[in-house]
Amino acid sequence: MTKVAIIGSEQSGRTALASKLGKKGNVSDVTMYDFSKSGTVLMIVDATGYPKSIKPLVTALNLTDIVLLCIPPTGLDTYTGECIVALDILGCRHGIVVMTKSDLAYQSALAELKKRIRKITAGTVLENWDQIVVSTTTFEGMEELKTMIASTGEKVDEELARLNDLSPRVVIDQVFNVTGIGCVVLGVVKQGTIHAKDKITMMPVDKPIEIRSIQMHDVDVKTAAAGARVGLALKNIQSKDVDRGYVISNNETVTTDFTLNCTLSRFTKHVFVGAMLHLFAGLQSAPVRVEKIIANGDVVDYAESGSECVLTLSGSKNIAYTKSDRFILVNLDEKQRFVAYGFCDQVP
Ligand SMILES: Nc1nc2c(ncn2[C@@H]2O[C@H](COP(=O)(O)OP(=O)(O)OP(=O)(O)O)[C@@H](O)[C@H]2O)c(=O)[nH]1
Ligand SMILES: [Mg+2]
Repeated sequence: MTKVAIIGSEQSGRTALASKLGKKGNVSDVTMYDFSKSGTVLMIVDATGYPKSIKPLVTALNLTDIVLLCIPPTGLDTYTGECIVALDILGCRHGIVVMTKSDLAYQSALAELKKRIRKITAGTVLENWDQIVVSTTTFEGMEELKTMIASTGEKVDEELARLNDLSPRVVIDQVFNVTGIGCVVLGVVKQGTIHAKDKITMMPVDKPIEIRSIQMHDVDVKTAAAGARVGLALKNIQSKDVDRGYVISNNETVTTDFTLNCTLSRFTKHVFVGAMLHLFAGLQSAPVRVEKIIANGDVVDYAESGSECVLTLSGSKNIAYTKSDRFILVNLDEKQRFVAYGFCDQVP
């Protein structure tokens, strides 16, 4: 199964594109579209609630492996810029720049726009992404785009297969109660393989649970491997005790405070002691305060944009994570909201 996020600024043609790639399913601050035909299975996530909120953007990018960044003929704006910073900070490696609404653009203008995008994305994770020109009105480029998604999907599948033997982790994005069944969650197996009847733990609440049954695209299955989009019926927990972002895993650390080895974006303002930021770990988020900054071994009052530093952060909400998790810091009050990424394990 190939999981695709569709992101971009307002009116960039995201929803039109999503609706041409799949059938509309679940709607929240992200909208899911599904496609399944002759062995090809796609899950498409439209980050509907972005740019108003950045949560849907982070959610869509965390649930998927391939990104379609939509840029309309009107060109790049502040939010396109923010999406590029977000992709870079989240380290999204697989993606395609989709130049939408091509029926409304002149060839020469598109050629200019292509060059401009290359220039702006130089030195970012998007540097080597393919560019494609599409229209959902004339269908220009649509078949080619599907082929590109399929071939990128094959690369992603090879990468995911290498994660099958790790300890299982399922990130939950939706929870509901089904009469007669109980707590049902939807999520993505980020690593490892899960089996029906597995006894495992709901984190960060540290509740022992059992996976009663597993469904993939509404079909009962016995196991699900890394990369799978799953629906799980759970035993020993109620839906009201589960939230988006919770992780089913036996190997999590849970804390409210963090010391992160951070890299600040070049496109953010400096970070100062006392600043209130928002921390994301997967789909979990929590407000945190910057308590201490160490740069080049010295305790400092602020860290410059583009620099590396060790940030000590305090919060009040439990977050479940493992050593390899990439934390994201955002400042909801800034125009370009993505501030930094950081890891716990590299702290000296
Ligand atoms: N001519 C033309 N119009 C398009 C195309 N794709 C989208 N549109 C139109 O552009 C407008 C925005 O498209 P959407 O798909 O809603 O874009 P969006 O990014 O989801 O927009 P918001 O979610 O409202 O920010 C709509 O009026 C669409 O009908 C296209 O390929 N060609
Ligand atoms: Mg939309």
